[in-house]
Order: sequence, then structure tokens, then C-alpha cells
Amino acid sequence: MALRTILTAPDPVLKQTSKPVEGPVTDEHRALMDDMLETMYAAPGIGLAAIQVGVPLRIIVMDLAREGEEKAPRHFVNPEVLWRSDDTQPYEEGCLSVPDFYEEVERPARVKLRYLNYHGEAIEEEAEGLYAVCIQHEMDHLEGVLFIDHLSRLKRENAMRKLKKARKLAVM
Ligand code: QAP
Ligand code: CO
Repeated sequence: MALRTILTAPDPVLKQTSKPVEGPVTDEHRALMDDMLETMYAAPGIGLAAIQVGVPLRIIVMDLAREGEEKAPRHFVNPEVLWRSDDTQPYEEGCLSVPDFYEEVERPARVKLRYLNYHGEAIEEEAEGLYAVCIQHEMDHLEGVLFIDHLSRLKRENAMRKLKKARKLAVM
């Protein structure tokens, strides 16, 4: 296992569309997912897409366990949304690729998912609450979309200005 570097906006790699994993889930994919979880736990964060560590594959890891609870890692390969609810819920989101910026985003409250797990087994399930928010946020990354892309232009430009300022300070 190894820590990977998390890319931050406006890195153009984050705008790429990720490619499906073709064929079975292999030990190489599992090694990537292990690294991604280690990187996410170290941050710490609750969700991470492969493109955030520079790998353009449709792979996501997540752990929604609260502090003090037992770890509950989840792995998603080639996730698809089969159905979205009409009712939406607002949630204050953040992103490891958009550090120190949080804003409310409105998304469908429930989604039905299909994906392959760590072992390559096909899973179908319904997500709601924080799980629904997180999987939709992470699946946006697979299309090159960040949560700030859902905000008004004013709010997005505020976020980008803050990011560029933080980056300038970091290289001085
Ligand atoms: C996406 O986000 C998410 O700015 C995962 O300084 C967020 O793990 C899904 C983080 C909210 C659902 C709801 C952000 C850590 C972590 C920061 C994260 C930061 C340190 C974000
Ligand atoms: Co994110």
C-alpha cells in the first residue's frame, strides 16, 4: 500500500472523463483501490475517485463510518445510476480536490446503483442520505465534474480565486 498525491483544482486532469474498467477486476485494480483508501483515510476524507490521484478509470472508494466507529470501506468499479428520485436534498459538500471550500449542493435524494465491488461481484442497491450525496459527488468526478461546477458562477469563481491564492502561497 502507498499514499498517492491528490490533485487539486484547477488541475486539467480533473476535467478528464474516466474510462470503464474493461474485463475483470484484477489485483492491480485492487492495489489501486487499497492505495486510494489509504490516501483518503490519511487526508482524511469520506470519498475519492481514481482521477483525483491521476488515474482516469471509473473507480471510487468511500467510507462513511463516523469517528470512533469501525472502518467501513466501500469500493465501486464502473458504477452506474439506474434511477434517480425526483425529490432532492441539499447537502453542504466539500472535496479533497477543492480544499477548504464548502457549499450546499442540491441533488436527487435517492439513487439506484449498479457497480462491481472489490471482488468484481455485480451489486445493485439503493442509496439515500449521505451515501446518495457521496456516490453522486464521486460519480461526477468520473465525468470531469466538480461540485463547484453545480454552483452559481459567482460562488464558483470565489472558490477558484481562493484555490489559486492558496496554491501561490504554497509555492513561495
Ligand atoms: C465528497 O469529500 C463528499 O476541503 C468527499 O480541507 C463531501 O471527503 C461527499 C475534505 C460531502 C458528500 C458530502 C475536504 C478534507 C474532504 C476539505 C471529502 C479539506 C479536507 C472531503
Ligand atoms: Co470530490
